[in-house]
Amino acid sequence: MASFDLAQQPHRRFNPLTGEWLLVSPHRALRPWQGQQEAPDRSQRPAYDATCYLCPGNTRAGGIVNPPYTGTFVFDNDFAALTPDAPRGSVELGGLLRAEAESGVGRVICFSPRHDLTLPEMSTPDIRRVVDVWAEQFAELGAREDINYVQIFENKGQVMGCSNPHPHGQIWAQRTMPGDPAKETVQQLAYYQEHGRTLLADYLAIELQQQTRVVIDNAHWVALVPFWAAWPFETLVVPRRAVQDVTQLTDEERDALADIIRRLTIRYDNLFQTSFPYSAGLHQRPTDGEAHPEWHLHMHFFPPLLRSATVRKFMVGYEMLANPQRDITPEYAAQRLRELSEVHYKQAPEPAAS
Ligand code: H2U
Ligand code: ZN
Repeated sequence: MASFDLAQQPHRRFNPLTGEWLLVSPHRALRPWQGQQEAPDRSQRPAYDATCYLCPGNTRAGGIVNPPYTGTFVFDNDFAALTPDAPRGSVELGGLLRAEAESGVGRVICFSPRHDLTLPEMSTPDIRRVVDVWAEQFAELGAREDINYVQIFENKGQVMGCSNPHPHGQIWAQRTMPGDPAKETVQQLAYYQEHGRTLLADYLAIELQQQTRVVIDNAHWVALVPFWAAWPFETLVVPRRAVQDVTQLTDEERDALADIIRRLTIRYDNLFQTSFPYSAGLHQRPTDGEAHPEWHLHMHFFPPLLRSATVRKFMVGYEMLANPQRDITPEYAAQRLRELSEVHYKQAPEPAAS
């Protein structure tokens, strides 16, 4: 083992949150790369767009008019994937064919009235208002008898299937536990029962000691590239205090989360000087009425870009048929993100043309 080098040799890494493995092939990152390098994207959208269904005062697809909101704005998704009134029970099809009715709620959260902003371009107090909305929504939906899991997330950028650049996220809340949070519950519970501490508290302690995968931190949060990251620049945002959901965060912890989100997403935009696409979201305890002390709230960022504003990682071939795989190591990705400035490139003075 002494000669084994995680930075050079192919190996597998274990994801303790899901119990799954990942293949890392660092030697392949040395392949010659002759792809394009795009110019920085300095395009600007208007602050208000009359054709946008999320801008204040505009009419949505169903004919409902948005209020003239000035902060955040939440509404029931007009095309929600889940509806509250779905019938209950399993559908008898026989043998290997299993189906169950599922019910739930879909909501859209506008982060800002400004059509031209994204999280990295918003102020920390304005992002803090988004954190408060997450907490309000989790409290309201989680208290419902018919909702046992609340998924809060954001799709950003066209490559992630986001339909509108107006800054917004979504909530899908449902009666059953979906796959990934269910796996994380099993894994965290087993760890908590054995050690009496949360899995992520112990993992965070290792990362803070090693410092090789930490990107940024503040008094209450740490953003790092997890040891088992599947996407090239994937990050995990973890609170230093083990809390089960956003409603338990103190005022200071909420401000600090807004600070981390702002600084991390600015680094993301600066990496390839483009509005960095990702899917991101909170993972929190199930809302089934149990306390779930094993749960340690966290936020995942899953961004697809690999080498430039247009060259992305595809989860295809081996990844579709076997398990996720990556070339650049998580340690290298963390180092790249650490080296970047926290002044958004659009706000930084343009370099003189040469
Ligand atoms: P994205 O986050 O993937 O862009 O989705 C935006 C959501 O907005 C999408 O789920 C909803 C869509 O159903 N929507 C409305 O609720 N009303 C509209 O008028 C258009 C889109
Ligand atoms: Zn808009």
